[in-house]
Amino acid sequence: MKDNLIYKIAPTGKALFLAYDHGIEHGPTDFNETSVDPAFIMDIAEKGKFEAVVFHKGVAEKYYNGRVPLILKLNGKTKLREGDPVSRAVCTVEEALSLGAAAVGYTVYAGSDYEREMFSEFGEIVREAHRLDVPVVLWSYPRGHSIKDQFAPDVVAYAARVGLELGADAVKVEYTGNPENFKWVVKSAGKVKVFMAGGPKAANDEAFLTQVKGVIDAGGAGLAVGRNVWQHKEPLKISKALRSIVMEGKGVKEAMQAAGLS
Ligand code: FBP
Repeated sequence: MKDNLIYKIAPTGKALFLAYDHGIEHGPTDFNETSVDPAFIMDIAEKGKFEAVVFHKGVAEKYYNGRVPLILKLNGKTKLREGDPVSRAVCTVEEALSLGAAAVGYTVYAGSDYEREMFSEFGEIVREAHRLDVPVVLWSYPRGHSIKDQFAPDVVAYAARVGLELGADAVKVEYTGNPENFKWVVKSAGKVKVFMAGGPKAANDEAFLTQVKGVIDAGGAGLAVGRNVWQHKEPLKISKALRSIVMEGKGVKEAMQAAGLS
């Protein structure tokens, strides 16, 4: 039996990962004059005490400074192509390690016409990563014309379970909207740690932090968040509030006060 390797980067079993793979997934449209610079994200990751920062290999090569553990995202795709999504590896586990990665990440779009290609490639990546004792984080996003509602609790629970079945150490999924049905998502993943994807910048801090609290109350391990931090006007304050909830188990109001957000 193999231990869950995610404890190498999340020793307490809880974690906050700062995601910044949007430049390829969405294009620069997500960025402003400040956040377009990967050095700004590296700085937030360090000062905000994130357990890891998520980069693609090109950004890692030119901007990763080693001050925060790195999750190297191995596959990616743009939004420019229509149709069912497919994302293939552009970097190997060995390359990731040579860039200083402590873990690797990979997206699988279960339900897509190209599911089997991604399953098969992910299988090879898990094999190689686990041979080298490297934790693997799966971005598990059911997508494509067969998926009617990617946020439906049974669909998200299925996505979490795919992580367990395919050998991931942690799985990143969408939030289902409330802690009651997210509990089943967490349960479905078994020993695989479940992280919430941040999503587009929320209208207000309280709404976003309430979702995060829901994830923790449901037994989730934390979140891999991008836009809700680096599009925030005070990224370090929202990071602090997130830490209070995820790492210290505080409530939303208390976390906002401690971070100077209320
Ligand atoms: P956000 O917190 O900004 O949503 O980032 C999480 C993330 O999974 C990124 O790692 C990824 O680039 C993006 O969301 C994918 O977004 P989409 O839902 O459009 O595929």
